[in-house]
Amino acid sequence: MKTKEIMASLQAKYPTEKEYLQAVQEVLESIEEVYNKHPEFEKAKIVERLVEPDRIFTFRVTWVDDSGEVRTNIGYRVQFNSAIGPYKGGLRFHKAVTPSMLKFLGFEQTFKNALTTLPMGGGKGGSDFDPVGKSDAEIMRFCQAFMLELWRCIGPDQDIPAGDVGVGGREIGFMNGMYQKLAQEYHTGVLTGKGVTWGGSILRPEATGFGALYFTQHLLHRVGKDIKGMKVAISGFGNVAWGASKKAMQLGAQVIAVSGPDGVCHIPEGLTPEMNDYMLVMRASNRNLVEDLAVKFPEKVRFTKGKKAWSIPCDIALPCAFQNELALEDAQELKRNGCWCCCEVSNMGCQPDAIHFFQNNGFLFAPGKAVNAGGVATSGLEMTQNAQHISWSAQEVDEKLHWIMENIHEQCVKFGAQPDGRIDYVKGANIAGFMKVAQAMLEQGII
Ligand code: 2IT
Repeated sequence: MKTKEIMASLQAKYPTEKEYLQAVQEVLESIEEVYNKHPEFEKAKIVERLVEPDRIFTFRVTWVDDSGEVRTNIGYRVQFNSAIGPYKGGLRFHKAVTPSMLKFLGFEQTFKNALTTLPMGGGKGGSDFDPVGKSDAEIMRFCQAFMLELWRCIGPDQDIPAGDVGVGGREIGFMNGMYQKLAQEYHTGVLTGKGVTWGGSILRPEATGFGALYFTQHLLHRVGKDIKGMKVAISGFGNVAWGASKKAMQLGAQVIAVSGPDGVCHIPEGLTPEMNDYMLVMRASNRNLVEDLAVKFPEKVRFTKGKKAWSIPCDIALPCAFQNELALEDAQELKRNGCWCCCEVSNMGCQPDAIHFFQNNGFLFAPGKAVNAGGVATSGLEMTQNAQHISWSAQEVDEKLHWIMENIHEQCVKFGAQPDGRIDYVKGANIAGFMKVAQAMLEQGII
């Protein structure tokens, strides 16, 4: 397998699909050497098969807004790979959603899910519906209209969606209600991220952020450091940022910056639990403005318009917002300001040249598919609880999440160890995830 040749053919086939091509390039580059030691992979054309999604559903979603106007959006479900289990992955509602974005996310999800140790294939879906400025009633009508089509594509043993950007517990609730009506199926297992009274797992809302901090702790402990007392900068103020800052605070770190599309909030004395919980109110308002934090806590929080979290001096940077949110200039600014560690929590949050900069400048860096896998892993734990018709305690779920993140860290160390003793976490995560999926595909024949 030659990365260059495969990329050239994908570029010719999908010339506009930037995010998808970027995600594939990163993985192929990391696995090329290992892959070429396995002629049986080459013979079965594993890579050529793995880069294409199994199938993509595309559908029209029409709904009526509060003023009575008829609106039409496009909905998608990308079922990427089912070699190790049913398709599993979130739904993203964002105005910029395209097939390219969902293909990149589905591709990443396939390897991430393999890393979790649980039997889940990769999928992703969503819509170009923009939740910003929408009322609760509009959100409900959109979710119902979306499920009116999506329900044909999914099932508790086939494809199990969850939340992602723009989709949280509220949206999962509206979609689950509609699914049950349409499918006449009252098993609670077709979506994850449900409310705890109707089949949701305790700690699922926290899990992505908590898992990311458990991973960060392992990364630091390996080099004799600890997060206690560190200054942490976080981008975003959604579910993932909320969980990450909650656990960072519990572990004794100081969260000194959170950001949004409008700018950054600097919190010199550190975020408090009260401020952190206010993020949930800000998110549910659909205003999408981080400035609201400074309006609510004017004495403690300073808002700067148009700036990113990476402009605030910190030890550890945690991108928790969107793909490609951290550019080379941001990585350089972080270094100038004394930062030495970046754990990518968002999917593909760092641009490729920013990652190279981190790696060439002695940063500890770990990629999203390892760092954020605690979210989907806890979705997997939710599926197990649903299948058994039981619910576990917070302690039970947290222990399992801890174990899974430790295991993912160990897989990265095993497959990412460099001759100089450093760990290349990008390589480690990609190779570990790939080997599992490739082996599973190989053993199941040419299908
Ligand atoms: O990117 C992700 O891993 C998610 N949005 C969570 C997916 C899931 O199925 O819980």
